[in-house]
Amino acid sequence: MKWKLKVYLTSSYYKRTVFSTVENYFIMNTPKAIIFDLDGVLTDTSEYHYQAWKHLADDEGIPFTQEENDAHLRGVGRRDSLMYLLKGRKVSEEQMQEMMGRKNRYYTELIKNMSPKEVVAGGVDLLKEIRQAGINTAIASASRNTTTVLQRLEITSYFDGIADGNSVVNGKPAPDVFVFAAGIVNTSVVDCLGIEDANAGIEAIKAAGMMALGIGPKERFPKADKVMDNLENKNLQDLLA
Ligand code: B16
Ligand code: MG
Repeated sequence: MKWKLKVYLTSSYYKRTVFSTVENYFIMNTPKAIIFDLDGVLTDTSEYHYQAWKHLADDEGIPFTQEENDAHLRGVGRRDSLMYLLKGRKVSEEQMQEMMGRKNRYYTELIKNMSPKEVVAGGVDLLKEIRQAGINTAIASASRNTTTVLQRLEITSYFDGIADGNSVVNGKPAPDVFVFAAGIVNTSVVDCLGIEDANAGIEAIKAAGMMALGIGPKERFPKADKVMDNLENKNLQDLLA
């Protein structure tokens, strides 16, 4: 049976949170690295991903809702997303490749005119504050469009490392992309805080042995250590409190 104990020690010498579970025990001081998911955390591209999948589903006459997207596709890589969308329909590898390419064309069309205005409000200030505090920053995204999106948002330079859909074979909920990101910034996983808007991503963070902050409704993240509605106008202390 799982249980969780949180103890706050707030003397002038120590300010730390102790998290303990029967399977997992570690002490979280201020993290040495904060690893951000991209789509749905730092920007609302998750909506564009949904619109692109919906376009493909409509083309193919497959019923598909936003609720299904949130429950099954959010944070999930291209192939696994298509497998869900097909709902048991048998297609060849060639047809799958064509559909993934078509969805990506719809998506890239939607992100064509993205600008720095689409970074979550206060996001750049938060990234600056984290780096000023001496904490490493990295991206762990399932998306193969990560580099393009970061460039359009003009936030590439705020990250010490970038791990994306091209970096690993196993996508979220496998821990690989978060472990890879921790490696790039030379930080042990137990010293990392991962931030995610998808349940598959929170599962990946926990499987990697990191602290997990979920962004979205509480019910979405049964395994998160902490949940916030969004990242708007938050400071470092808000993330760690
Ligand atoms: P692409 P994240 C994920 O990015 C998206 O949440 C998910 O909807 C998308 O299917 C996946 O990237 C793959 O994206 O088709 O651009 O390679 O949330 O992990 O930053
Ligand atoms: Mg995401």
